[in-house]
Amino acid sequence: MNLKSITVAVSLLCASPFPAFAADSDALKVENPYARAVPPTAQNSGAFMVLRNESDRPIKVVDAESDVSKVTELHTHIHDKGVMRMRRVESIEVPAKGTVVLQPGGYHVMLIGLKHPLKPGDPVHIELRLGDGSKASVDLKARHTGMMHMQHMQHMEPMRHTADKH
Ligand SMILES: [Cu+2]
Repeated sequence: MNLKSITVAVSLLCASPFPAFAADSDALKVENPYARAVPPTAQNSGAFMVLRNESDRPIKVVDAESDVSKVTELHTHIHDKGVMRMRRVESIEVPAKGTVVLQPGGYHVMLIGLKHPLKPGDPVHIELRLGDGSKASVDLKARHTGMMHMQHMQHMEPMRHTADKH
């Protein structure tokens, strides 16, 4: 094989229409992220975003961390006897070539025990830990969402957090 044919072979590999994503974090795109601005008395808030998976394999978000809250969890809402309640989930799966929307009333990143009040425009940094161990960094801002009833919802189970989690 001469040098020219090696060059051709390499460029054919690179021209593949299906780019291989080395890590989940390369394939997961985060769009329109924001956190809910809350009154100064509020202990908790939530963050929302669109997760887009550009790979041809499912990607799981398995944990989240934030700089604004003592504890950060992945949550969803469930209907329980006509009442909407929040519940922690083990993971949020984004289907291959698909999207999952984190939004008020559905999946969200729960910010528990705010270190300071979240005013509109305040920056929030969130790290999403993905199934393969890679991390997706998300920088977003707090804003009014018009969905204030989340504060009044109850959690299904008592918080079970170990001190070494974060
Ligand atoms: Cu929640």
